[in-house]
Amino acid sequence: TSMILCAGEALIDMLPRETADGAGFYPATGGAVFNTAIALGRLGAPTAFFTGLSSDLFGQRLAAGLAASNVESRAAVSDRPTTLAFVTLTDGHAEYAFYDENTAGRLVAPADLPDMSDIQALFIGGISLAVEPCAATYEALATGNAHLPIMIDPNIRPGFIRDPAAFRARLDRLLAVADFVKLSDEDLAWVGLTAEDVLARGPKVLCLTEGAKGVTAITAQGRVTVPARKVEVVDTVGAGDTFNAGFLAGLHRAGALAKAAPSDDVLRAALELGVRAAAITVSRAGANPPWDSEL
Ligand code: KDG
Repeated sequence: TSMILCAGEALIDMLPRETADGAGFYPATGGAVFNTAIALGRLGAPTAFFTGLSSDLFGQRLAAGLAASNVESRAAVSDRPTTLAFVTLTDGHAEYAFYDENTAGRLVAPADLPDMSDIQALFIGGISLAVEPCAATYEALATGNAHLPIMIDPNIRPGFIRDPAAFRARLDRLLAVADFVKLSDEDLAWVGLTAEDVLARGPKVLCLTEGAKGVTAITAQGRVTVPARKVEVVDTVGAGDTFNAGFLAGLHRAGALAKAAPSDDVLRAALELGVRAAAITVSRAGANPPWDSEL
């Protein structure tokens, strides 16, 4: 079978929990691209995952999560620690503080990149694109496989980006090889581009997410909008990542995971699957809550 390869950070989200001293957190699996891989596996798409994975207890927990969701790990395993993301929530909206110096994910190198012979599409994104040396590794993966359909979600965390000019330049180079890109309205404002500017750099489809308003697929031909599901939001952690998985799984189910722009009907069905999957994630705590419904 040919697989969809998701490549990027696998980390531990330290989610807030009420404690007497007000300093409580509990660990849950996370990392934007890890979350997308997990949801893709749950949606039944043939999925492989590449990252720099720690052999520590958190790394073992992340590996177990992949296996439980039918995702094949092609991780480069090392004994460096797992990256931690401390999450604070304000009205369900998440902010992240990263502990990622010298972690297994941060230090992943081009020599660690996996076999690509059976890969049919590539998804990259997340904080791994914003810091060295892992960012250069993921860029090499994308530019070296530009013949594949590629989706990118930069998942911009402004406080995390040390060198905004270098990051924008990298984003330009990645957009030049990407066919699908997902940006939130906040991401688009940060990069300072219009939707038309983004498409002019190369991608055929921009999925623009606008929180509770929903998501619009923008192509050279026009726009397709699907509203968000009305659900009780527990936390938004992992919402966009799960959307990406639903979108890719929708294209895959339609046989439309290709470098050409899909038809509006295929786009609408893929957006709908993304929105339904994201609704499950936001209505429960953590980025990878259990799913009890078939999608
Ligand atoms: O699991 C939620 C992730 O989105 C977050 O923990 C890390 O921002 C992040 C990223 O890009 O991996």
